Amino acid sequence: MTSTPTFGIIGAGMSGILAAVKLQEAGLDFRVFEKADKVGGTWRENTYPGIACDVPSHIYSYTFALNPEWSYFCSPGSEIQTYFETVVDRYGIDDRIRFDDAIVDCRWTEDERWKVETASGYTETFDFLIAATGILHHPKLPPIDGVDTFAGPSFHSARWDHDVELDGKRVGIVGTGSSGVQITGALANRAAEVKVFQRTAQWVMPVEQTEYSESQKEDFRTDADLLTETHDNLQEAFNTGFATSILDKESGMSDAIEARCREILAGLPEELQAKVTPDYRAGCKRLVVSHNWYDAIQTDSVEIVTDSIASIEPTGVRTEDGELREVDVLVLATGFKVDAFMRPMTIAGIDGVLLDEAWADRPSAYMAVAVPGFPNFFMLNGPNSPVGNFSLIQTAEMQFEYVMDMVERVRDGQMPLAMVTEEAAARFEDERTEAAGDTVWATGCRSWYLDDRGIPFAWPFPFDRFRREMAEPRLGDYVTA
Ligand code: N01
Repeated sequence: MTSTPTFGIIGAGMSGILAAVKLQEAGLDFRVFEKADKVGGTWRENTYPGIACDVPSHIYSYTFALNPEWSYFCSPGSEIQTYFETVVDRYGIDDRIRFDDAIVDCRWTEDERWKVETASGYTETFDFLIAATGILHHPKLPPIDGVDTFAGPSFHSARWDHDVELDGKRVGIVGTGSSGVQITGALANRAAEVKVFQRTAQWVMPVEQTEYSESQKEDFRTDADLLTETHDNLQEAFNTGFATSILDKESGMSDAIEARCREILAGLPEELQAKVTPDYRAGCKRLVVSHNWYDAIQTDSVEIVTDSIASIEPTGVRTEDGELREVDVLVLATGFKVDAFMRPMTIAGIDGVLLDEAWADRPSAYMAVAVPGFPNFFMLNGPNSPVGNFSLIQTAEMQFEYVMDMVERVRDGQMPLAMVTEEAAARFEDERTEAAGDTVWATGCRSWYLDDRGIPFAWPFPFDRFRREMAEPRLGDYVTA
């Protein structure tokens, strides 16, 4: 290892920016590789109408860059994108990011360093490699008959075409996850008709859209303690209360959410109520929150279509009952391939073993950060991370502290390199898999939380355990000689 370790960071989204700022502050050398032409990750790619975060903005913020300017309790996506760009500017890390050049290959070399190669042929070597590529970035297009035959504009929710006129048009939306629900809310009063093709009803938790007043923002600007307190209190309430309780199927949180949703559902016309009332536990799929879904679906322009889609045709969507609903624009809000992570790039560890081989069955990571056979390599928000309805920023901050702890141990000679043992990874995987069966995610629904075996892949333990594991790495789980 070089006397001052160097770091390659894959991705300039939320986690990659975090890693870059922290490494810069620590005076360490790093380069960030970004396939696109600007930072922001998911917030750069998802620009659909109505996009907002469903985690309160004051906790969807870095602890080192709390933001007094958030306009809403849950702010719009464009504001979040601006926030990340502002952080990059403020910390001056822009010139450490290599834009528009996707990594194609990362390889552990004989001199025990990571050699990174990009699509343009650029290569650079580093002591440590941090993958900060996120989970939800490979759009999943539905395998529906004729999906390519639609004659009008058609795009995935994460590839929104802003040149397409929507006002007064007939818009079809396939999917009612967080994206489809937000798009429906935004288009209900803009489009002439909105046909929402719903395969499974969602629990949609109604929330107020609370706007911060100028005077509240001024208070946050002038009182740093107030800003910190707001962040800390919200984080405590949200992560240890709501987000942790909802993953425990016995906690009663699901009952409380269902009860709140049912109050609203009871006020809907009977036929609509029957269509949008789920038949599984709240929280089983990722909970959708919305300030305008229930109003939107009662708008004359919106139709919830529950008949299965038979095919997509040049002029619209045909359902199994034979009816063709003609639309001018077709939006596929059909989610993401959640098992890709940093792939399709190749990552080759010790003896040239590929991550694709290590993950031949499915992706997994010890403590959600490390993989045996891949030394000095860590992931932020990688496989088995807490997802659910947690703040991914808090998760990434804790993971990064863990990474730096391990880096320091390598630097001061406590271990030759940072590599988890096969045994520890297998033990963690067994324990995680067993615990996953007790979560609300395993109570019987189809969701992107489930792996190919139908087992939830996310961190299944209380968030406090994650906090503890990240704060105190189990050194015995790492290779020592
Ligand atoms: O994707 P999803 P998303 N035929 O996978 C349907 C985050 N996020 O982009 O429920 C017909 O949740 C599918 O139906 P079903 C957040 O973590 C956050 O909405 O599987 N329908 C479902 O309705 C979220 O969970 C925010 O039966 C098909 C939908 O498409 C994650 O991103 C905003 C189909 C996919 O829902 C993903 O959300 C947006 C088919 N062949 C996203 N295939 C906020 O912070 C799929 N569907 C607010």
